[in-house]
Amino acid sequence: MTFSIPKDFLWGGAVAAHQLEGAWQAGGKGVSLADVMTAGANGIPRQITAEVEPDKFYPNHEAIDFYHHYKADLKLFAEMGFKCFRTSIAWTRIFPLGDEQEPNEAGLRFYDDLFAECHKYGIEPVITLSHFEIPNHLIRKYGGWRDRRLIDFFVHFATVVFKRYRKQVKYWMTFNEINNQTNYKEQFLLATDSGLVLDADDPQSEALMYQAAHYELVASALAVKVGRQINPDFKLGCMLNVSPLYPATCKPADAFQALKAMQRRYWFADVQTLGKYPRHMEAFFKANGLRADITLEDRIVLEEGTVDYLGFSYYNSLTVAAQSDNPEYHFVGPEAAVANSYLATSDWGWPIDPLGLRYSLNWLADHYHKPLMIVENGLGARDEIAADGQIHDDYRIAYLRAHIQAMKTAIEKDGVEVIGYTPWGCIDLVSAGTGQMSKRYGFIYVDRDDQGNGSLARMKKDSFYWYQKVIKSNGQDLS
Ligand code: P53
Repeated sequence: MTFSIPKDFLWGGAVAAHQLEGAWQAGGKGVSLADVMTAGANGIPRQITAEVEPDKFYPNHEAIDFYHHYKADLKLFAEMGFKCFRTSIAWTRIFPLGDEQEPNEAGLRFYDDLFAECHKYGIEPVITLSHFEIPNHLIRKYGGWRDRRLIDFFVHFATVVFKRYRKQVKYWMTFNEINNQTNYKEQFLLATDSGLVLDADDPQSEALMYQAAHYELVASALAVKVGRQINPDFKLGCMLNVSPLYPATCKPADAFQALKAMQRRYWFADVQTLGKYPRHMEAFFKANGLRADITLEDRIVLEEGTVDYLGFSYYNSLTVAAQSDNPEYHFVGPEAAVANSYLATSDWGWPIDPLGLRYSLNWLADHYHKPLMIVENGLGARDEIAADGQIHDDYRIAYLRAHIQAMKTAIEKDGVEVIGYTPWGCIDLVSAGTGQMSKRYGFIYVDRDDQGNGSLARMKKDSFYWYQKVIKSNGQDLS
């Protein structure tokens, strides 16, 4: 056993197809959920329209046009020393509607070329199958994942791409941040995870969410089973957003609230790594008449389709306080969250808590006993071009340095097994939550603004050279 960052550690960066590719209609691509989401802003939610409306601005339609710039962009990633590159396959490039039998050859060819370009530089693709990109047709015709037939459509999509990229891709993840939807009162999270487009106060949202989540978990497990048959060397993972929930005080009711909130938010990982629902969720479903449709066959599939590794995003911790003396209430989202006076926040109000990453790594290792991959982490911030024409993003470097240090300590002192680290938005892209370009995460600046103006020119930030040094020293030099 070694308690240091392994030699073959997967340093890289992460993006998602819809947030950078653009070219929303190229090569016969269909309309995805991301194509019908307008731009919002900090605190102003994005709207989801039924179809594309000609007079509205949809920032993902062009994004940063990675579709036509990927060769130059990969060259820059290679220059930083990336060992891997996490992106997703846009479902609607392969199945424009989502329920077809035959895949779209032009879409498949785009990813042939993209993955070939990665391998040219020895960069391992790490691929998410479903990253907020459900075909809009599946939302409009079937109501998204509330319909069991979605399982077949998704598994068919997974099978086609597993076969096609059998030799090019080894690392896969099924659903991005599958547990975000536990915050089911937020329309955006329910829509992006499950294609459930509901009003915030829809009384059915909780029941629909748990049912949809179940179908996704079955689809994920089936995909893992199929993937393993297609190539036994595949590494198949799940993906969760991990924001550990701290109690606001040492009052027992607060500590119990935080514990319950952890259970309500992370049980997906129990299903995906251990193969069954935890008893606390079974009890909760039974008492509340939730997740009505589950078969014996589903349970067998869940047991057989457990993952090889656990991928997760980490941006921040959250803090919760007991709402009342009754610990039995359902919802564990924002109404239980309180500000944490010990933590500074980003310009977008996200707490900054590097120790929370070490906490999360420990907690996940204790519960799930799987290799862990940090597949998103980073600081969304405004960047200014200075008088010398450069971007001096020392705030971003400070955030990443502290988080990489926390990861290192977890590996070295706590014995946690971590196989990779891919900071989010390694090149500036469209924010998922707000649709803004100005919420930037990248090592590489892209000249484009929130209204879609700009030359799309790429420019290295100070953090580019810093991360290059981090990778070159295998995480030893964080200065
Ligand atoms: P943006 C909510 C909570 C945590 C992570 O987010 C989230 C979200 C959704 O906004 O999303 C992940 O762009 C997601 C990425 C996303 C990134 O975090 O809102 O996997 O697609 O861009 C950052 O700042």
